Amino acid sequence: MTQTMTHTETVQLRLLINGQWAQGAGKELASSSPADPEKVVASGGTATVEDVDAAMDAARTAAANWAATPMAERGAYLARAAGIITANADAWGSELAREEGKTFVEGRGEVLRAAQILTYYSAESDRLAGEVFSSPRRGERILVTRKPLGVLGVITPFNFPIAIPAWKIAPALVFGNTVVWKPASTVPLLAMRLAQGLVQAGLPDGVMNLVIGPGALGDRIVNHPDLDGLTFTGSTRVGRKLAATAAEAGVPIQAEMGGKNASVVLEDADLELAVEQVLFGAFRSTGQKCTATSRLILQESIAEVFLTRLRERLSEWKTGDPTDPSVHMGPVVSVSAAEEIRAGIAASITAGATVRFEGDVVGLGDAFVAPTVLELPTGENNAWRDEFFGPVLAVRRAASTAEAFALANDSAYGLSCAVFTQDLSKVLEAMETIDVGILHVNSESAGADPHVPFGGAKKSGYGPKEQGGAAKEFFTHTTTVYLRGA
Ligand code: UN1
Repeated sequence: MTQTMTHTETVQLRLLINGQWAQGAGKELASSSPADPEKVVASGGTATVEDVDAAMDAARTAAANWAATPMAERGAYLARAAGIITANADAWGSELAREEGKTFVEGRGEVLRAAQILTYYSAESDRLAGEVFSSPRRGERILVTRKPLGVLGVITPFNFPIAIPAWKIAPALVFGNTVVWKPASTVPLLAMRLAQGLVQAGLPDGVMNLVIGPGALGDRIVNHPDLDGLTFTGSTRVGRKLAATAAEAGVPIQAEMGGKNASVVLEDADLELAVEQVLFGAFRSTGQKCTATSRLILQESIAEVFLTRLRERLSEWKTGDPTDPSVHMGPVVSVSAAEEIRAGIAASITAGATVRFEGDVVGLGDAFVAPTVLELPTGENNAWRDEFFGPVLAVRRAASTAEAFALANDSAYGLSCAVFTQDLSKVLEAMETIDVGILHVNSESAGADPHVPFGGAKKSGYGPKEQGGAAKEFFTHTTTVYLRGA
């Protein structure tokens, strides 16, 4: 990929309420490039609480007709939107790189991934099945059918500004729900792009509404009497708060939250492969994935060789302007996020960590964090416990497979884990003992395919999982029909 972005004019932000693109009457919001905060990518008025109420009203009004629309027709809107998104992959991918800070290659890849997700869900009407049971009574059958929840709130994070919304909004819509969506206020432009794709695909008014603005809008959504379900991805702190409010209101919630994902490299592993996958898992997207590798557990006998090779590969990695095709890693999302990560690194070092690698970010802006590998001594260390959400890898050594797997489990989180080994018995042991929602064998801890469940164990997730066959568990409810001839 050799394309570099040239487009730099500021895009006017708009809300989408009941099929109309509206100016928000709330405080002005400007999203700027974390690589260069002077460069404003998009700006406009944010939504007010009244806008959220109008969006909820529109979604409520549209709900009955949308639920009655044949599923294949609902899917056809998604298929059309997928085509529109694909056609815009270059333009929106470069906007994504500017607004969020991941590289253009990753940004474009993410836009195409959103299209792939919509395509997957567009075909859901061919797959969604109910169940038919026998009855203990003569002349009767019992059917279990699925129905939409109604009006769905969707609250999404900055780090996958189009793919995560797609994997929530697509199932919400195809299963017959209407949507009020509040994206992270750092990435409003990409949210607008996805909404535009759906509008251009002809989605009826009110079926999908977009409100851009601060976290308070999310509070309004979760407290709204018309809300029938809420799907959230983001921080553990916000997720738990939303879950508590939703529980109070009796509203089902699906919350994908933190991770502190380990990669375990056993002594028999293909080390070249493992180094490459750990590098990708920890540092692609600047470590800003809930599935990113942030802990590395090395079997003692290969630890030094592995770290030497990882250092070599990391020193070939270039950090810089995400729109420059020669760059591997951009900034984190904001200066304040970068400051928190740097403070976390400093605290880890104070608590005894040794710096095994520190990348070069000299001359780059304040949102750039040097890719950092910290080797931790035994005992407590914040870099082992806390999700930094940045390019930081905390390393520990293990004497045996059992100790390595125990270390992998030594976290309150349980989203994903990667194990590197060529020994099938170790793979089977990992499957039995490592408590995570997603286990990778000989591949990086990040990544997700739309047709299989995604979500974490332990404190990483709350409520039903996302994606694949799991999606219908959240986005529909069942009606059990006792069917007898008259
Ligand atoms: C991926 O690993 O490609 O917030 C997707 C996140 C996850 C998505 C990860 N919900 O990073």
